[in-house]
Amino acid sequence: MRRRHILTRLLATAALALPITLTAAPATAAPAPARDLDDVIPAPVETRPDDRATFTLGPLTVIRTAPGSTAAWRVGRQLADTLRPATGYPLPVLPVRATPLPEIALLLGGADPRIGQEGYQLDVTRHRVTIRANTAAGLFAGTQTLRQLLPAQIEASGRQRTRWTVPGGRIVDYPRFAYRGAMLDLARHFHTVDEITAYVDLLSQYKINYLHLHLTDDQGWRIQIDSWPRLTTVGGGPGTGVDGVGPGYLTKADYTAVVRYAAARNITIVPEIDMPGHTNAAQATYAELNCDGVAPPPRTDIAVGYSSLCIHDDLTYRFVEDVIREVAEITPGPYLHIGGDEAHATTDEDYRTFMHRVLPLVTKYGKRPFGWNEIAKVDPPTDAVAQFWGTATTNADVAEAAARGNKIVMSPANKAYLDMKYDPTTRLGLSWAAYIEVRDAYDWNPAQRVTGVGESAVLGVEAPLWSETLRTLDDIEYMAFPRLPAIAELGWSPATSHDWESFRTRLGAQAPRWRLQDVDFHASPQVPWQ
Ligand code: TNX
Repeated sequence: MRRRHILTRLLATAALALPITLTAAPATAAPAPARDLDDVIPAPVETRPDDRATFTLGPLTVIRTAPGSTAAWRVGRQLADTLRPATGYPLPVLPVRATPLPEIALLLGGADPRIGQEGYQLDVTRHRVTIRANTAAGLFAGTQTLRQLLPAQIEASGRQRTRWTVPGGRIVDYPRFAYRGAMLDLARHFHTVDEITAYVDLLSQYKINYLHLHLTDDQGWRIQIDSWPRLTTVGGGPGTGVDGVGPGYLTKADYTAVVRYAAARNITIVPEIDMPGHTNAAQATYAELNCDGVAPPPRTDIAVGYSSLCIHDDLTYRFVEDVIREVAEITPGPYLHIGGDEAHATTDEDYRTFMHRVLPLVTKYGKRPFGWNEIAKVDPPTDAVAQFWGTATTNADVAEAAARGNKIVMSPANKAYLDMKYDPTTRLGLSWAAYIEVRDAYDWNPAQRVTGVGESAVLGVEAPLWSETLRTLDDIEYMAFPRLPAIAELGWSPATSHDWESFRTRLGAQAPRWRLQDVDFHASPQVPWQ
């Protein structure tokens, strides 16, 4: 439907612009084209533009929300907070049934039945923008689309003189996959609450709904655990992190602040405590966590695979249970990630023993276990989620787990890893899996990546950002943009909409927004930046 419409539009535009020249100017040189309903990332499922129905946001516009719904009213307030600085309009948020004023209405129910729990229907007429959804999450997703349909200047922090038009028509939109994730590594270099929430702001614009926090690793322990207090004061203290320059940790109050901030943007936090390897920070802090009772020196290099908890010591499981219990207590989301990757210092048999004791602990504290794809080797219970991070297109353990009913999150390192360099000249990042330019990050299908792991086995996608080489928010932004929106589109948009030419054009149109938001993005030569 969308394709046919684009064609009709092109013909109409061409007819108006007679005489027609068929040699199009290079996209980079062209003036910014008029926005239409398709200029959105992730690409919406269905758009039905109506060229005569442009809505103009003005000084009298109100935001009207479903009466009786605090959740809808909250989304309305967030929308007002987003739209006020650049417009300078008051945009009152009114939980009422009707007003005679031009309005943006956020309503619950009454939409196309396909939208489900996270989707929305957005209707733009001359007098009103209506977003309908079944949940606050759906309304929030709709407001993020609306934001992209407004002129880029909407992202400016000071008042702008612009006509705030929204192209007319209808969008019906809902996600392909339930899990659309990003991961941030706080262990190699700590990132503060302000940096994490700034990243959450960016993620939520692209309908990402999970943020996985890699909280512990060889170089640092970043989450307060009351029963083992030195984990953070020592294991996350001065001198920790890669090169000893990434110290810091989240107190439980900090973590809860992140959880709440993210939840208000439809993002659920997935905490990861990596084990039985990647544990040097804990073992350097508490000597009793080592089989020989001797604490190894702290490590600030980027080697992997040398540490292991002591598999045949009950104290190990007391430690693990304390940590899982305390992290589960402060985590409202359904998942608790126990890592399990690169346990090269643990034998296969010990790895199995360890996981068979630890997986039930996650369940005991009410969470669903999540692990890197190595956990597929131990026949985990079928509610466990395995995160594929390989570079190959076959993995027998993962395929078998999928066949048994385990869900798989796709993070192939040579496609989805945001810490890989774009090309050999990229100042930041690593390159062990691949150089990943924007097109590489975009051109793959999560349900056709690994043999035996099809659409129904795929819970979704995640873009991990390991931070061996990243220190600042600018560093994070530079690696995530523009590849994060590519992964977000793979997670949300239907496979049938996949189209590199369309994507790179829409991506290029995001640049003015990123400049106004101060997002330090990689200006890839593959994209026609506006
Ligand atoms: C491999 S991917 C790791 C991490 C590193 C990353 C760097 C995975 C599950 N483990 O420990 O940080 O490579 O790209």
